[in-house]
Amino acid sequence: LQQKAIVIWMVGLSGSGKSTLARALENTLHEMGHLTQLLDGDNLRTGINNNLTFSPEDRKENIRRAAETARLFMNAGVVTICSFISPTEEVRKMAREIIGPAYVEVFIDCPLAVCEARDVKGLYAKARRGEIKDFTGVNAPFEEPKQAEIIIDTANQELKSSHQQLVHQILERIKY
Ligand code: GGZ
Repeated sequence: LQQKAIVIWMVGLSGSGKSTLARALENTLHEMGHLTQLLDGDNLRTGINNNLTFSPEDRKENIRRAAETARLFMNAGVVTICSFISPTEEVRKMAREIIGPAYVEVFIDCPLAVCEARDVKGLYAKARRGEIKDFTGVNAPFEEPKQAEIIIDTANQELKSSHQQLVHQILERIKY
């Protein structure tokens, strides 16, 4: 199947729905016959990035290695989906520069209050109790993306429509 090998860079707070949407997007593209690779905190921070913390410097290094890895997959013709908080303009600019014109930023837009109310993993509560330092949105910064190519609102619509919207926008960008 012909495809443009773009890098889909998903940005958003913990609990915004980033990873869920990234996985669903990968499944849908895969079922359509596209060659895909998903890179996220789960598979990078337990592997090549297992020496990194959540300090600002280590987050930057996390994103640098993720972007370089994504570039290798992209150069092999793979549609690469990256799901990282990517909390600052600085780290997103770096990823955009490493990847080049094939970089497509997707802001998974969900207010902190909503992510915190969901608190699927109980991480926000832990952070509020002081048990996690440098937790994004609580005691570490999250700068909202201003240049995202795609914005998906996960606070005011069902997951299913977020997914459909994302798939539609991505298919427009990977077809010849
Ligand atoms: C933010 C943290 C932290 C801290 C652990 N701050 O919702 P999750 O649990 O499953 O996904 C989050 C993940 C974020 O890793 P990233 O590699 O995406 O972050 S970054 O782009 O900023 O480098 C969260 C978990 O790791 N987690 N501690 N202090 N998220």
